[in-house]
Amino acid sequence: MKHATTASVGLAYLSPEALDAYLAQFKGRVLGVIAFVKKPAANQADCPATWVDMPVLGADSVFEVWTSSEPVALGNESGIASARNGEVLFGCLEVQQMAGESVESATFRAYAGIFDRIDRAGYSNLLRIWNYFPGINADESGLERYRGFNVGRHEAFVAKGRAIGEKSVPAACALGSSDGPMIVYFLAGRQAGRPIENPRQTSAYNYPQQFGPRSPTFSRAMLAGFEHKLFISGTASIVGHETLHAGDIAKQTRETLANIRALLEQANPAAGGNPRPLLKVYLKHPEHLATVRAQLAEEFGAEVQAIYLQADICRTDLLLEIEGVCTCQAEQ
Ligand code: 3EB
Repeated sequence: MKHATTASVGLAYLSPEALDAYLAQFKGRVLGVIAFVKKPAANQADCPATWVDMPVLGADSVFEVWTSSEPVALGNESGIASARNGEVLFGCLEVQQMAGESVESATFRAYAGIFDRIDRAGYSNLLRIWNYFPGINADESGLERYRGFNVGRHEAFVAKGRAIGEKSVPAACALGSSDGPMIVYFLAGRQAGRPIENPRQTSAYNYPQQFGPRSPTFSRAMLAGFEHKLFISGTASIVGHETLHAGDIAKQTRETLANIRALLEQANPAAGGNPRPLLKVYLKHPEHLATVRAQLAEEFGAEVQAIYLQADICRTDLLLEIEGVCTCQAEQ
């Protein structure tokens, strides 16, 4: 699936001390900046930027910075700040739940707006999307907020002509932040990527109704054409559709890593060797940091690059979730 392409994307997780020099180095080529921090400084970035109220473990704050190999064009329309190169459009938005509005309705508005925006711009293939909102496990009018989110998201996919299934769902994650509005950011492609499912897991869009009235619309990973970038969705200790190892952080971590291994193998069976994913780890309990960090070092080597955040996970019996980005070898 080689195709001629000139533009690609890069990702770094940076400390506040390293941020300014990095942004200067990539001047004109920054797609977006997301701060994970209790309280942000004023936004001076001349690019799409947002912040998520989510504690970082082992540091005060982390900046997630998406860059482009080519100069970007900036935009700001209908509440979506964007930057794009010839291949991808990065966008971010804050979704305010209006008084009396359900999370389902706010999510529908957000996703309908995203689909309208990317369709108009000609980047109609949602590749990867991040969702953060407070009270993810809280009840709202008799339905868990994550489940309401899933209903609104599903309805927007349908309303905007996206079939639910293996061809048109992005890689994703959905986590509970401490406070603030819902924050959504995404990468959308001019060309479709290759969605990847995990043979160990039921596809999320086929989850049974016990997990909510509408299934989550995401793929386990997305392999983008440009540079064979692999976006690994939030991955947890789920086999089939069931959570395994409730209450046991070491076993949940081992199962999660087995799922990530399975995805790396699906994406690139030939590599067999040593992909080096850049990882973002969400822990429900900060006291699990040392255990998980040690297991990641064992799995991927001591020099593994990972950041750790404290978040609520969308199933209350899950203690962690891990996402990743890596560059796979070109297929021969
Ligand atoms: C799971 O596998 C765990 O709702 O977008 C992982 C990645 C999870 C994305 C989402 C949820 C989502 O079902 C939770």
